[in-house]
Amino acid sequence: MAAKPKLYYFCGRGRMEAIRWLLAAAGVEFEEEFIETREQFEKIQKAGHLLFGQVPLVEIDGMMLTQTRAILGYLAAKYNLYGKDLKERARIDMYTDGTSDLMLMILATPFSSPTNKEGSYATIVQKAKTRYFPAFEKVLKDHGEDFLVGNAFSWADVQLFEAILMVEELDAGVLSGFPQLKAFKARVGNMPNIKKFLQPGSQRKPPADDHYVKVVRDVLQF
Ligand code: HAG
Repeated sequence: MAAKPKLYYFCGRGRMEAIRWLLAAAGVEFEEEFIETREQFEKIQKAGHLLFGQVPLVEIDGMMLTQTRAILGYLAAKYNLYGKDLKERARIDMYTDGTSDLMLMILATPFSSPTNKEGSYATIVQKAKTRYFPAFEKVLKDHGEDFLVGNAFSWADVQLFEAILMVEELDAGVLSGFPQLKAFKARVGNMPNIKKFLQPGSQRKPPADDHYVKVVRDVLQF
């Protein structure tokens, strides 16, 4: 039996959370090594596992993979969540680049100046309501299927679901003007693997707090 994928990252969402979501949606169990000290980080670096000196790092199928998008693409293809042909794959790439852009704004905010946090979050919610969610609302309406691409669950659906939850943490009523997205969220949220990951005690991480930010800053020395 193949070894479980092993994730090396901080004990928080950051760039690794999308990878946790994709593995969970695929029903794949994974292990985690939480990086909590500079020494740990340097040990992994000195072992030559961090191509560009950065994490996330995922150990899978005998490889030590870095670069979030490369990892996600490998997992999506490996677990049949990357469409049935090149055109579907291109759509999935387009949609996941969009949800990644939105989520990265949220991930970066805890590291921005304290005076500006509330303003940043308000701007992100505004961007979600005027740029990203209207786009996905139209895709779902025009496509007329249960999922974003073809008629099969894909990486694009996992990441849109994750992005919706993250924006709802900032504004609980954000979907009030998006009926298609509301129905999509209910459908995906009812899928067994997703439901399991949403349960307390899963490997899903909470929003960034001051402790997480301090650990990341101390480890990465910035
Ligand atoms: C990827 C890191 C350093 N393109 C890469 O995987 O997509 C970028 C990876 C990356 O930036 N990793 C960061 O290792 C940690 S992750 N940096 C070391 O020398 O570049 C990042 C997000 O919440 C996480 O904490 C980190 C800081 C975020 C700061 C945003 C302004």
